[in-house]
Amino acid sequence: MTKARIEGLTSWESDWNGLRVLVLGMGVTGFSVVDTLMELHCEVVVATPTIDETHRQILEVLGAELLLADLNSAVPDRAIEFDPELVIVSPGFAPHHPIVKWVESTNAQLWGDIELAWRVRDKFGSPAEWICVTGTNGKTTTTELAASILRASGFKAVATGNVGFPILDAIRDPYKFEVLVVELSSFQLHYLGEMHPWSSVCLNIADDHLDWHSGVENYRKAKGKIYENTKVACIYNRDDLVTRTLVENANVEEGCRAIGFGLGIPGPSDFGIVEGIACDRAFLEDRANQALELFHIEELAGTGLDSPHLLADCLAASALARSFGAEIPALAEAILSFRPSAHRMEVVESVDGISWIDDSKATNPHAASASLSGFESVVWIVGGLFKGAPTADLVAKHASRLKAAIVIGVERAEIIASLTRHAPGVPVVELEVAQTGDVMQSAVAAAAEIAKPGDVVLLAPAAASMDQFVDYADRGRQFAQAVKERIGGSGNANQSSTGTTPETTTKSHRK
Ligand code: UMA
Repeated sequence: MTKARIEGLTSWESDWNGLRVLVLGMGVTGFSVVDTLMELHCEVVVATPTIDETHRQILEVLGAELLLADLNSAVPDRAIEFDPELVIVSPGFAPHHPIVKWVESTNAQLWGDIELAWRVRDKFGSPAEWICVTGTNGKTTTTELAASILRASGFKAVATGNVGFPILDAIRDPYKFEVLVVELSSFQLHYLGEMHPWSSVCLNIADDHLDWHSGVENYRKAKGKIYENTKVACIYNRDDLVTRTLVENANVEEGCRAIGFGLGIPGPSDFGIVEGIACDRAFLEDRANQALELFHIEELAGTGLDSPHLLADCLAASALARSFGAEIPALAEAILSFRPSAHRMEVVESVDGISWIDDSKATNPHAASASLSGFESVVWIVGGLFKGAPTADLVAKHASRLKAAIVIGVERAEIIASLTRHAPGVPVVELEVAQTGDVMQSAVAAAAEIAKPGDVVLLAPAAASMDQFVDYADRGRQFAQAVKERIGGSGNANQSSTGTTPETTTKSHRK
């Protein structure tokens, strides 16, 4: 009975009244979920180990019940007694989390926020189309680029989802968007049942979040869900054939096309580059013989988009936007005026021939590899939570460009072993794990001792940040602040330690 009722909840207008829903987690997602469910007149209990004061007060006003509990040990009695018909889980909860396992042993249905959003997307009548973006790296840039191009073409478009603007907020926005460009993480895809995107892309696949997914197969399977039921265009990376295989294995709607993007010359139905010009050879009548010019690559200089991986993101975003009818002059204008968000290859300072670059968003080895590829001589700040991803290939590939490695973070055995084995001549400075709080000041001080004119000091940690920072943005901010404090005043990034530098508690060893 419960199952049948819940399967029938496919519209904002369905009968949600009194449905018993347990919401797991009270971060960005959990809050948007509770707010939506209360609007739908559900009976809601929120289980979370932590909550901030503002959210606590709002829950009270909304009339949702708060169950503060450590969800890692026993399932709280109140959750069992509540006997939920539906559970909506925040994306951070892994499938093997004890409370998720408990839900699976009950009659309750288990959804993520994206599933709920798909079902209630008709709040204002005719729903917005969804253009969906996933991949190991480049998701946020591509999502924001595609949304910018669509807006420049006159569509009411917004970037939403894993970018940080929850999709349930986009759906309930009275502005009534016509098209949502939805960034989807592998976590969100895992908890998704069914959706029918207008177009979809998996930008690339490399090892990431392997502990959350319990292995690479599950991670790929989750990513592949992006293409299911796509209506107009499945966009894949011609330089990453796994993405093409995911398209080939997907069940799509009749008439949906496979469209490739890559930095080479485009075939018919592809986006690519011909003699320094980005081209669309997919959305035109005579694609067998012609291509449409989008923009000149040299025009990207100074936009922050002029590295190979970001250029690939531009092509993917162009393909998504063109699939929805974006016009070429507007597309070029949007790309050339776009600036990547903070903590993505951001030049913090460039003083005395040394550039200090914040790529804190490089939270896995694949992203750090793209980042390192752009430089010849790098003092590399690396480390954090590697989430089960191996680092040997990354270090082996870039050993020749490493001047030194400064290791931060808690999980360091993996990266130290990779550096020892694959970059034996590269000096390694290990910061003490206990340095949470001033870790970036120490890392910057250590880098300043080593870097010489012509070098780049690159924060591209190849790892998540939550062991020593709130998130990657906090890590990037602390790096930028430490760089500015150190360089500000003296104007010399290469100065030696002064009294203002925190106590150096580093272990330095040449491998
Ligand atoms: N919680 C637990 N146990 C867990 C996991 C979570 O108790 O095992 C609780 C915690 O109290 C936590 C709360 O749940 O505060 C929040 O849940 P969450 O970790 O799912 O995070 P949200 O605040 O809801 O943010 C999520 C995304 N975070 C994750 O997937 C980890 C945000 O992506 C996203 O912007 C937001 O939803 C809106 O969609 C961030 C991210 O790091 C940027 N994403 C990963 C990535 O991009 O690689 C997947």
